[in-house]
Amino acid sequence: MTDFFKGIAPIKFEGPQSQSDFAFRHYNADEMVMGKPMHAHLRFAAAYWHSFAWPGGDPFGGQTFERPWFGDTMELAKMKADVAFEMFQILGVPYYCFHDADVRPEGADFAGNTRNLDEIVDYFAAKQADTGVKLLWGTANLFSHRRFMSGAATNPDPDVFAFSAATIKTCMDATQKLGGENYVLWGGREGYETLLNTDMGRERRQAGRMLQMVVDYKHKIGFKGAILIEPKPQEPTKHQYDYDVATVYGFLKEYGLEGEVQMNIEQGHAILAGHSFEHELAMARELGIFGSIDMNRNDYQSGWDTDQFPNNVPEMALAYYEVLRAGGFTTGGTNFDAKLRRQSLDAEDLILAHVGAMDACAAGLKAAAAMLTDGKLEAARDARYAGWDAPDGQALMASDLDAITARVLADGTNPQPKSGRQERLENLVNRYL
Ligand code: XLS
Ligand code: NI
Ligand code: NI
Repeated sequence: MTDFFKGIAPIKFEGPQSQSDFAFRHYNADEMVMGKPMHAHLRFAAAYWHSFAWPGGDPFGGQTFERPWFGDTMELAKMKADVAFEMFQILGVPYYCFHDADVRPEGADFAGNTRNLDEIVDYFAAKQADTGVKLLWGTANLFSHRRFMSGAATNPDPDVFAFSAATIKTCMDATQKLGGENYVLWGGREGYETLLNTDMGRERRQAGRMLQMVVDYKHKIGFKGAILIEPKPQEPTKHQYDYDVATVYGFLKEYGLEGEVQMNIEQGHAILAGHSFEHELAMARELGIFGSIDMNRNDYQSGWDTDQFPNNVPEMALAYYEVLRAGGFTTGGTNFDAKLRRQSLDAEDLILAHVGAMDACAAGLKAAAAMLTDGKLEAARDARYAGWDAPDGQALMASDLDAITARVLADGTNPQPKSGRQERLENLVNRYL
């Protein structure tokens, strides 16, 4: 045991009446919701990078957090792992996620990186066995080191493509060794700053080829998890190629990968793309590529990926409503890709941020489940489209313009607008919160 969390006890469910800050009011792991325990619906994961690797900087100032494990040695990387697994246990999160660069010291070269990663993977494997905490997903950080400043797969320099491909291979190996349930590719710097120096055609082809190699390697090693792409419209580059779910779907189609790759959808990225989170979730569901979520919100004024812990229950209810309508998670889960505000210095801030986020998700899930079970929203939606289920509506889909025109003339078809009843439905949603 480290003394970082100063004896904070595992967080328990105490119910809505609890007066304690260190308690769940809604997240009751084994409580059944629509026939499944809450923990199996939500599949919470903590993100290693923001909680344990991020120093608290912003564009105007550097590190604010002083963590005893900051530094680039294997000994410190192991201390960091000790503290991380303590946090997972205090919170009772069943999963965690990491990038290679979060967990191992930077080596002098690729071989050094790989040695360091292998050593920490063995350390993680023992910790997973001790605690029962599992890996939701692993990924490669192909955006922080200066070698990736012009992209990884999309780099003008083929050596960077090679370095990136080799790094992805080692991270997929690490993920498989740790029993990871998914492997994530977020675009990082796969985009551009100016067309003046960019060959967009080449860059897109390079990205497509890299993704095909990733899928091939998955099958070669028999990785059972899902390959997930995490769309984001901008930041760090001005124009990211993986803009949003619909854009990525087009890209997958182009490279014949739509049956192989699913989406990891982040709330904040959806907002940056000018969508709501539920729009992106519903789009992925309709396209058959829904996978997992990063449940961290943006500030609505900043226009930046602020990665705040989620706390807006009404929004989360609508998000989990779409997740439930997608049939829930299979390999995916709810990852808190969220960081503390840089003034939140204390160990207990880290715990309480997650406690609040988990509770808000649980409250959102319960509201979403009630909405779905009650069926009023779905009944209203069905009623709105009922004409399409009737014989006339179904016949239209198999018809053609001539036949339809003849029908419109013969029947004197003269459609009358009907209310979409938006406010009525919004009022209905509020009754479940
Ligand atoms: C950055 C992304 C990143 C991915 C993992 O905005 O959210 O954190 O989730 O590389
Ligand atoms: Ni993000
Ligand atoms: Ni993310």
